[in-house]
Amino acid sequence: MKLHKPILVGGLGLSFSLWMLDSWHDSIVQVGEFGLLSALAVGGGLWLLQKNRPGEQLNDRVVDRASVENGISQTEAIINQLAQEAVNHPALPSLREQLAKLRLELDRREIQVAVTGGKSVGKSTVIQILKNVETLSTTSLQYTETAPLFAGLGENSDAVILSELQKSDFVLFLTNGDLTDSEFQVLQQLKTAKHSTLLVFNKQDQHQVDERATVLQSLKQRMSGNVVATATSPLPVKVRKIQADGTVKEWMEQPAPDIQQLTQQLGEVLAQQGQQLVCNTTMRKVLLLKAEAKNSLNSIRRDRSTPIIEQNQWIAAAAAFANPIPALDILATAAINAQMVMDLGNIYQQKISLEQAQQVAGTMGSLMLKLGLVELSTRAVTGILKTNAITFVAGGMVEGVSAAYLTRVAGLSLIEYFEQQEIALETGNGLNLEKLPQVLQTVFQQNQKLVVLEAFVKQGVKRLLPEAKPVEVVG
Ligand SMILES: Nc1nc2c(ncn2[C@@H]2O[C@H](COP(=O)(O)OP(=O)(O)OP(=O)(O)O)[C@@H](O)[C@H]2O)c(=O)[nH]1
Ligand SMILES: [Mg+2]
Repeated sequence: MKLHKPILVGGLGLSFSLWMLDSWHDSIVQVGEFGLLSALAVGGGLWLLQKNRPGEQLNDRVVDRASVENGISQTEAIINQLAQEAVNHPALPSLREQLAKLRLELDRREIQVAVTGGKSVGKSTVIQILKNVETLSTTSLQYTETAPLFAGLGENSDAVILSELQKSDFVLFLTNGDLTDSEFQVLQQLKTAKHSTLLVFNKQDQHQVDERATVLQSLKQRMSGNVVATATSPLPVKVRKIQADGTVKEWMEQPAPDIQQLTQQLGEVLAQQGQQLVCNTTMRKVLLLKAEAKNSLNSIRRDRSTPIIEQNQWIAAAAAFANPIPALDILATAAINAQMVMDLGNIYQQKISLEQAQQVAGTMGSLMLKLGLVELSTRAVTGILKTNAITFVAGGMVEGVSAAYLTRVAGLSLIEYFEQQEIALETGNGLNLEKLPQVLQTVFQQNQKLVVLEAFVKQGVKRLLPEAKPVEVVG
């Protein structure tokens, strides 16, 4: 189905200009906004510019067992759909294995407590002590210490640490004094992601008594009271005693760790919310897996959509090139036909009748005009062709390349729309054309970067003009 050859073979002899465009383009790519990446993206279908859609997050609703189970079945449905559309998809075994694990997770008994905070705040010490507290050891608790926050790069970056915290049920966040900005930000992120967190003000002994109270007060204000104070490994203190005979005896004494507030608070939380915490964590994992499955599914669907869009874009280009009609509205209509809407809809498992497809195509065409996209891209294409390299623009070239470009934007927008539409379908909404203008505009903007456009124009010119054929000299 893919068109391999330039579909129009004329005799316009513009290969010199093409060569110019080629060498001129190389230098543009080097300095361009995205550099080589964008050029690759154009060649490879532009998907590189599209980030994976972030999955859903826990919201304010209470997560109960039923909603987790519901999430698991939704995820299973997506994985099954993936298996149906790509039997041997490499992600399938891992997705299925993870899904099976999640089913068991809901009945998990032990609670995962993560201990995090900056460097040397006392994470290891607190774990060591908590492990020996009898009242807590009746519940089965598992402690993990994260790498120190605010200190690492790459594997130990804050982002990685935060994503690892997703897997734990409860977070102890340690600090040694009033919160720094970065500490506060991480705490905010944990709050946004609905993590159950307790702030632990450790190393009390390093502060004067009145200062301790002030810091604690300030922390409580910022954390709406959710703070405990500890001294997990206080420094030895000098003890002085005046003996009966009047002499003074001095010695060093090791104070016992002070973790009473912490163990009490932790014990209460676990007793009251243990099951709820497991539910929340499992739901978070379900949503992550769901997003992963969805991304795999979307990515194979995009791969299947690419040849359809490309075929349509070069057909539109050929038509407009051969028969250049300057009217913008005709260009807009040429760019998007009902068949492409149906073909792409088919890939996205959306049953679209011919009538609906015609309606979508019509809406897109008039939107492209209304939003000024046709004019914008025609002008941009003209500019690139004229001012930069090609001294002689073949008749119809602007129209041809513009039609191809608009078709591409239309196709990419449809894909984006169908992806969003499917999320809408899950929630029970039908075909909803109101979303179309916004999607169209976003996708157009993504593709309007100069470097992307230039690479595309170059590709279009190559398609529409014959390659230079070597002249055989007989003699
Ligand atoms: N004065 C005082 N020192 C403490 C307290 N808790 C821990 N320390 C000391 O702080 C230092 C660091 O403690 P760790 O428990 O290793 O801290 P950490 O957060 O695990 O350190 P990293 O893993 O290296 O980031 C050690 O020397 C501890 O003895 C405390 O309450 N008071
Ligand atoms: Mg440590």
